Amino acid sequence: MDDDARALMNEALDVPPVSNQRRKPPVVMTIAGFDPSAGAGILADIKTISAFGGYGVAAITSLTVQNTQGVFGAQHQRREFVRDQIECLVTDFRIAAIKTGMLPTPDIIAEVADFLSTNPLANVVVDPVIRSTSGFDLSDDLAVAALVQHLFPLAAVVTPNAAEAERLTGIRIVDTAAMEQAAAAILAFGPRAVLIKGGDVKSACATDVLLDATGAVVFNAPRVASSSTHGTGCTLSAALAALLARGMTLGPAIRIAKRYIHEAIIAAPGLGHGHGPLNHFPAGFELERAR
Ligand code: PXL
Repeated sequence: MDDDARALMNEALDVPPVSNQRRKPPVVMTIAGFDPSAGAGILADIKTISAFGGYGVAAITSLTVQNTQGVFGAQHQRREFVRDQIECLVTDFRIAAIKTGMLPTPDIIAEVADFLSTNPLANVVVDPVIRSTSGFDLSDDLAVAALVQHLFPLAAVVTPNAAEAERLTGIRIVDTAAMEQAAAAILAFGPRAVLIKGGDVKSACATDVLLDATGAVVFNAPRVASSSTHGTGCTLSAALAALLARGMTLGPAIRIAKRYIHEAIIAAPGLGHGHGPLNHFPAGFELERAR
C-alpha cells in the first residue's frame, strides 16, 4: 500500500496513521495451556502482556475443554510439538521474558527446561500450575516433581498460590509465618525468588510473601469479595513477565501487578455462570501512572 492509500484508509477509519518509527514493544513468550473461555491460560496471558505494553507470543502445551464453570478435558501436546513452537518463535523474535503456566507432563517440562538451559534468559517466571480452581488436575505427581527438579532452578521467580505451595512443601499454609517457611523451602529448590500468593488464605487482606536471597517482603492488598477470579494466577505471572521485560525489578513489579489484579477483579465483566473472567483492560489502571 502506498502512503496516499494508507492515509486515505486511516482517514476513513478515523485512526491516527500507522508509523513504523514507534519503539518496538518487548516480546514476551508464554508457554502454557489454552483455555477456550479466555479466562485463564494463553489467552489471559496475551491480554495481560498487551495491557502492559508488551507483544505476547505463545507456545501451547495443552488444549483444554473448559468454561467458567470448570475444566472438562484436556489434550496435551507432544513435547516435540511444544519445542517446535518455541524454536519457531525464537528464530524470529528477540524474547525479553518467558512465563510458563500449565506444563502438564514430565516430558514437556524436560523439553522446556532443556530449551531454557541452552538459551539462558534472566526473566523467566514459572507459575507452577497444578490444579484448576474447579478441582481439575492440570498436572500429575510426576510432572510436579519434574517441575521442581528441572524448571525451578532456571526461574527468576516461581509463583505458587497457597494450595500449590502446600503441595510443593507439605507445609500447611495457615498464616504469614507458614508462608515464609514454605517460601524458604521452595527457594531451596533453586529459583532466584519465590512469591507465594495468599489470595485463598482466609484473612482480611490478600497477603503475598516474596522471598529471595536478601530476605522476605510481605505484600498486602485489600481483599475483594468476587467470584470473578478465574485466571488470576495466570494473569499475575504474565504481568510479572511483562514488567520484567520492561526492565523493572521484582519488588516494584509485584506491587504493580497486584494493583492491576485488584482493578481487573473490580472491573470484571460478570460473564458466564461460574468463576468469571477478569477485565484485563480496567479503566482504573494506567501503567504509566502506576510506575
Ligand atoms: O489458572 C490455572 C490454569 C492455567 N492454565 C490453564 C487453565 C487453568 C485453570 O483452569 O485452564 C490452561
